[in-house]
Amino acid sequence: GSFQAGEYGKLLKKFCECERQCLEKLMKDSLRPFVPGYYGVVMQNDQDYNVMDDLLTDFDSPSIMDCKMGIRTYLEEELIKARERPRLRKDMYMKMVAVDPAAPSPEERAQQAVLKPRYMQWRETLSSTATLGFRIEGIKKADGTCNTSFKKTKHKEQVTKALVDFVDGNTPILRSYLQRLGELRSALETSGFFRTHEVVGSSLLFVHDASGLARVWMIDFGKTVPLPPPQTLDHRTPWAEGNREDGYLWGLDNLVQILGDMLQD
Ligand code: 4IP
Ligand code: MN
Repeated sequence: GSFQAGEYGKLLKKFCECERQCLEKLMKDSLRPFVPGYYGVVMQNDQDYNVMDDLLTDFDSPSIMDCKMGIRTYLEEELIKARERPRLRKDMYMKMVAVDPAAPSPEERAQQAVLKPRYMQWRETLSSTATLGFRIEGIKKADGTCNTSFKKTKHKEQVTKALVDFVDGNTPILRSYLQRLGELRSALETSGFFRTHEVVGSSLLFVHDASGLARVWMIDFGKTVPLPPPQTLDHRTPWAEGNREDGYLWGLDNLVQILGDMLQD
């Protein structure tokens, strides 16, 4: 991927200006405990990188899960761009038919291409993004097994099954995750950064190991953009084009609910 070995305990991620700005602001926000520490930009072999904490260093054979948060996975500005200057995406058409050959419309089939918002919306409704406000992107377990085939993990039962498998029925770890998510939700509800940004395509990274250590961080801010002042978001109101709501907190509410239900049964 885009990661290269850096100094021990640090991680180099391919430079993104949007992400740099977010990480800089987040270092001074109440969300700081929930994001990787940020150390600025370095250049290596003609390529710039953002330097941040490697979140896995404190773990021994970690189990890792990436959940993409929110009801929308593309920015409103991408929607406007696609209307003004439609770009036909053959790569996205190929990714679409690989999952469901019947998905493209007759017009898309004739073009052998789709527009980006169409592809992103299709992914959202195929997965739990549209109905639950988050989706599992990938899980890597302590034993080294990797699963990224969650594209059609949509219904609450399917999501629950994947989460049960991830925590391996370990109740203390589940409780730690729930506690951490509760703290994160409180921090989000008071964060000045969160209130003033459209947060799209950002993930929660879950990490635990056999020692019982379990943490959650917010990662990936390449599509987290400031709102024009004085606009703010509550991150729970349903999205309607123009309101820029992202459903981040609504998705977190649903995720917390599902993890809580797992303690019951
Ligand atoms: C990907 O689709 C992801 O949605 C990427 O988001 C997105 O990158 C890609 O758009 C899109 O093709 P699949 O996951 O179905 O492969 P993320 O980076 O959050 O995983 P953007 O650029 O929107 O961040 P393109 O336009 O980069 O291909
Ligand atoms: Mn991601």
